[in-house]
Order: sequence, then structure tokens, then C-alpha cells
Amino acid sequence: QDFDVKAILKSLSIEGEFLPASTGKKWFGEKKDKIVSYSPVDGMEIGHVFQASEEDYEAVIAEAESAFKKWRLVPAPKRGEIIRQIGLKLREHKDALGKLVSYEMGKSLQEGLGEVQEMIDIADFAVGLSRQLYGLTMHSERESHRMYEQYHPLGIVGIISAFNFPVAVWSWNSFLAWVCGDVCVWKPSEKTPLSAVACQKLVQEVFAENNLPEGLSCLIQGDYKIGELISNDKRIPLVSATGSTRMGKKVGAAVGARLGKSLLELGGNNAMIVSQDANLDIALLSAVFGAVGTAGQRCTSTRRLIVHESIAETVKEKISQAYAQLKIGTPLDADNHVGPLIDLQAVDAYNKAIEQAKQEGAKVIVEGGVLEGEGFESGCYVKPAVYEVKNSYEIVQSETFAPILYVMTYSDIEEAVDMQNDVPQGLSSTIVTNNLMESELFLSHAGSDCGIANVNIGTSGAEIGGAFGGEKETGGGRESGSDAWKIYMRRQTNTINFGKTLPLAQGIKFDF
Ligand code: UN1
Repeated sequence: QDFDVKAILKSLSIEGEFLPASTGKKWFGEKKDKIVSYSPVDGMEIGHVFQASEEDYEAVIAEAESAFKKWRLVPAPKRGEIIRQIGLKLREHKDALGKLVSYEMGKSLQEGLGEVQEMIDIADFAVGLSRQLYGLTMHSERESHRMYEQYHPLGIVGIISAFNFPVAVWSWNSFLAWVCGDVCVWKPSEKTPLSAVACQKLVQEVFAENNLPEGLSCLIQGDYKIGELISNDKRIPLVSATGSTRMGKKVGAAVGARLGKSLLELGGNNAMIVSQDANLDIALLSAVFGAVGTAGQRCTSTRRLIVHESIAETVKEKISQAYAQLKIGTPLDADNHVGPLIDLQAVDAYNKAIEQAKQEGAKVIVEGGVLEGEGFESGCYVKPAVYEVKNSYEIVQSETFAPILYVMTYSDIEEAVDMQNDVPQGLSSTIVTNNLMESELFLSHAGSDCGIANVNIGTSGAEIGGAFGGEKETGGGRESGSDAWKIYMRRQTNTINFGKTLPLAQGIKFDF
């Protein structure tokens, strides 16, 4: 196999061990507690970083604050030019970074490269955006007055990201934040610290080439304690956090308690409705990719299949046939469809979910199980599984980050929409149908309650151009495209009097 980990690390300049924190070019902190990165692909140690302390955190924030004072003065289109250069740098290193993501996180090589492509796409988007940070102008009710609004940089943006998209989600946040004139402090997942180091190295090259201040991009490695420092820190006006609903509730509460802003992108429980008028080829392919792609570890992974009762038997049979053909194994081999889960803890959660589903009455359509033997030494490879369930089961109501698909049936479309909505989460949803009335109902105000609602495509694999995020326990945040940039800026309304008198609003008379 032509997969040479050492060569990949070398080409990304990330050989050896790394200190806990980095601001721009500087790396600092103490070599105390190690965070070791093991590949779920083969269980091997890839490298390690060190856990940051509170002092390291303080040093990072001080650098970020001073960088912000300079960066906010750089005109937005010039800030965009820096992101353009970052996009070029990513194109140059796409192959190596994609491979590292694949090896450290365990997603397929295709998906690792796809993730870097998302970074390149958001870089391009951010460049264009840098000339489009528009506010509105309003007509004043007063004579010789003018009103308009403008968007100013916010300050330090804290980014807490998850293992499953170890680089793209950071770039959605940081590239937009930088164009908006903010600086970023990034706490990546402890499960993927090296992919974060690789990103920090790439952007810091661009910053150094442009004589930009240290602290524009700060990386701080550590566990939940660093997340707590960020969430409680008044110097950080916006915290963007991606991960579990449990984590998001803590971050949201801490940031809310100090009346800061948070952008939360949390758990999903994404469903596909398969109508009796569905193109079954589309339904099957998108459901299987959605359920087993990234080993079911996307927040947009398809977890529930809501099938019309008249085609339920056919769909179950087709799903079983499709699953029988899935190849499970190293994600570095393009022939394999399903790679490993991130770690043994995730395998445990997968096992427990299956057990609980069965206790609650689930019927097996495709049985799961942990794989052993040659090629599966890491212990992280599991069989994608499918069970017939009721939507009300407790386990079906919660998100398990694993390739488990729950199938349920419905008899009329309103019932299907109700089932789709009847979970605590609200990220992604889709209907596969050729029936116009059904798809319009699904997209209407009486339809899906999710942040993402699709027709005739899967629940996962969103493009960067749209706003990404969801409702209810998904946290309500929107990042990436559309006008998601607005949360990274502060809005100011300005009223200017160019007359010689002082008329008051609402016609109030005040004289002396
Ligand atoms: C995530 O799982 O946190 O829509 C993000 C998708 C990807 C992003 C997923 N573009 O599946």
C-alpha cells in the first residue's frame, strides 16, 4: 500500500511532538500531560501533543487580544486576500492533509479529501464575502437625517470543534471570522490533535509571509477544561461549539450566563421519509451513504428511515441486499465503504445502543457486531446494522454516533412528517418522493422542523453555500454559507443629522 504516514507528516511539517499552545509562529507551554493521537485505522500511535494549562490559555488570549487590535484595522477585502492565499495553500496540501484526516479520524480517503475540499470551498466563499459584508440603509422619519447600519468586527472567536470533521468545521468558522476582522482561538477535539496542528502550520505560513500579527490564529490543545475556560471568558464575545448536545448545553449555559453569543451545532437525529412515490434507487443509495458513510459519525448521518407501509418489505429487502455488499476495512483502501469508529469508547456506545434497541423491542433487519481478526486489530471496526423499531423507543430518540439505521413505517404523509419531527433534535431531514404535494408539504411551515430539509437527496453531505445547523437540541446555530457571517460581527445602527435643527423621533417636542 502506498500510504506512508511519515512522509505525510513530513510534508505537513508536523513530525515530532507539539507543545500545548500556539499563537501564530510561536509554540509554548510545558511538556506535562500527553495527549496521544492513535489512529483508529490500525491502532498505531501517530504522535502526541501536550495538554495546555491555565497559564498557557492566558498567554494565548493575550496574544489574541493584541492581534485583534491590528487585524480589525485591515480593510475587509485585504483580509479576504489572506484567505485567498490560505485557499491556495490548502490546494497545494490537499492530498497530504486529506490523508492525515483520514488516518487520524478514520474516515475514507475520499471523505478526507472531500473535507479538505470543503475548506477550499469555504475559503473561496470567504474571499467573495470580504467585499460583501453588507448592511442596509433606511429612510429616516426625520428631515435631513440619514440612517444606516454597519457590521464591525466582534473580537475573539472561540472555536470548539469535534473529531468527526476535524478540520472543515474549524475552517467554516475561522475563515469567515477572519474575513469579518475577528481573531480565533481554537480548541480542537483531543481525538484529532494532529490534524489541528497541520492546519495551524499551514495558516501560520501564510500569516508569516504577510507579516501578520501572532495571535490571529491561536491553537490550544486540551480537554473539556479548556472548553470551560473559553465558555466562561468575557473576553470572548462569541463561542462556536460543535459536538454533543450534552456538551452544547454546558457551553450554552456558561456563555449565556455572561450574556455572550454562542453558535451551537450539536446532535442530529436525521430522518429520511421514503414515500410510495419514491425513486427507490435514489432512496436506497442516499440512505445507505447517509447511514454508513463516515461510519455513521456525521452529525447529518441518516439515523431513521420512515418508509411507507406499502413498500416497506421491498425497502427492507433492498437495504439488506445493499448492506450485504458493503466492504468494511481500512478507509485508506478506496474499495472499502465503511471504516472504523473513532475509538473503543465509540464501539462501546454502538454495542450498548444495539442492546438497548433490542430490549425495547427492535427487530433485526441487518445484524451488527464488532469485527475481529486481520485488518481489524484496532478493535474499532463494526458492522453497519439496521433494525425495525418504533420512533418512540428511548434509544431511537437519542443520537448514537455509529452506523445504526432504524427503520419504521407510516401510512399517511402527515403521520410521516410528525414522526420525522417527533425527536428532540432538529438538524437534517429529507423526503424521497416524486409527488409534488408531498414534497411541498414537507418543505412547508407544517413540514419538517429541521434546519436542513431536502428533497430527493440524502440527509448528509451539505454544500458550504447554505447556512448549516439546526433547531431544538441541535442548538439553533448556523454556520458556513448564506448570511451565517453576521454572527461573527457586531451590528451598529447609525443615525446622522445633516440639518440645522434637532427634530426628535416620534414627533416628541422638547424645548427650553
Ligand atoms: C458535521 O458532521 O459536523 O453535511 C458536519 C455534511 C458535511 C458536514 C457535516 N458537509 O455531511
